Amino acid sequence: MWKLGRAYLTDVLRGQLLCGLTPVPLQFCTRHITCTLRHLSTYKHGASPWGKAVYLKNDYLRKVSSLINFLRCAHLHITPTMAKSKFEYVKSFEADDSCLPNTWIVVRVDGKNFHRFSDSHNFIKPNDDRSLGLMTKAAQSVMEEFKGDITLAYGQSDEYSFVFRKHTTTYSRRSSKLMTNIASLFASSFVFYWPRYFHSLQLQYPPSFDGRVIVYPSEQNLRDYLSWRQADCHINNLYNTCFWKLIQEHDLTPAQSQEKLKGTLSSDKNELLFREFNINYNNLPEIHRKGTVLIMKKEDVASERHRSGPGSSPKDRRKQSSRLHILQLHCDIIGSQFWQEHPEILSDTKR
Ligand code: DGT
Ligand code: MG
Ligand code: MG
Repeated sequence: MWKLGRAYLTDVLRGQLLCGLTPVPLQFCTRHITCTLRHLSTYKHGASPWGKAVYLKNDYLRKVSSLINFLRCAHLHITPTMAKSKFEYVKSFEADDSCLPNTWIVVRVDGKNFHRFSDSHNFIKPNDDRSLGLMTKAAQSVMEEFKGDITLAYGQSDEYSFVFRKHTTTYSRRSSKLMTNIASLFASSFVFYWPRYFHSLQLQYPPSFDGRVIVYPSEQNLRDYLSWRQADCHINNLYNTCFWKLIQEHDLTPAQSQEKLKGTLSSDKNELLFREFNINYNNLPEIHRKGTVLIMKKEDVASERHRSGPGSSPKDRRKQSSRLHILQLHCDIIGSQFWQEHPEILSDTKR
């Protein structure tokens, strides 16, 4: 690879020398650099130290490329005489938004103005299981699409977070590609599967989801992020359960209900539910209290016939017995137990 890089470098230097005389070698030279950089980008975040060394050594090419782009931008009237058009330089204005290497990439999608959306579609308050089911179905579509690369998804209310494995190379870790593909697939799946969950209730208007990308450098940071989302689920659910019980069963107005809950602690709300509605908060459905966790698990799908059947090679048998499937849980992810039971989530092997 380094030899290949050197060969290109020679071309580049030759091109540089000639570029003052005629635009043709400059075109030629740029084309080679672009091509080389494309090769090298695959080594940029490669796991092997050798691959990284090659990339670093060829950093010079990157600088030359920037110089040429600069010259083009400075309107030196470089005439395109070869394959690419003179307009191609505009591509260099695109920001390099690749995520930091060696970090966990999290993409979170969240429904746009779901306060209005839930009202328009008469969602059951405070939790509508049709909506939660549909959100999870959309999240499963995303996990299927990025099979083996998303190790965990966590959802509650109108949001879902997707955790990529630490060394993912999907879309060269480009933030905008990851975010937009996930947000759009999530939204289209939400609409596609709508009738399966809401039956004859028609969609009133097309829903949309925003997306963001966050990178976490340590296991603790990643776990704290997920703990934050699960704590948010718990806090909102406890509040909303009290808020709607006071309205639905004690005929309070929303303003009165809000006033009654103002300044209350978690223990006060638990007490209120128990005293006034005979509800033990801990007995409410886990999906509402803890949200939904989706993880990829290896499924043993090989039948006895497949395992020992005539003509099945050991490779076939391995293939048949390692199919991935998505496991749905509604458990605590703040404590250590979950992470001890599923160490593969944080380990980086492609699954
Ligand atoms: P945004 O995200 O800034 O565009 O605005 P919203 O309105 O989506 O705000 P957000 O995401 O903080 O809150 C989610 C809203 O969605 C919240 O008003 C409650 C509603 N929602 C989500 N799931 C359910 C549900 O199962 N039942 C009901 N009734 N409402 C839900
Ligand atoms: Mg929202
Ligand atoms: Mg939300």
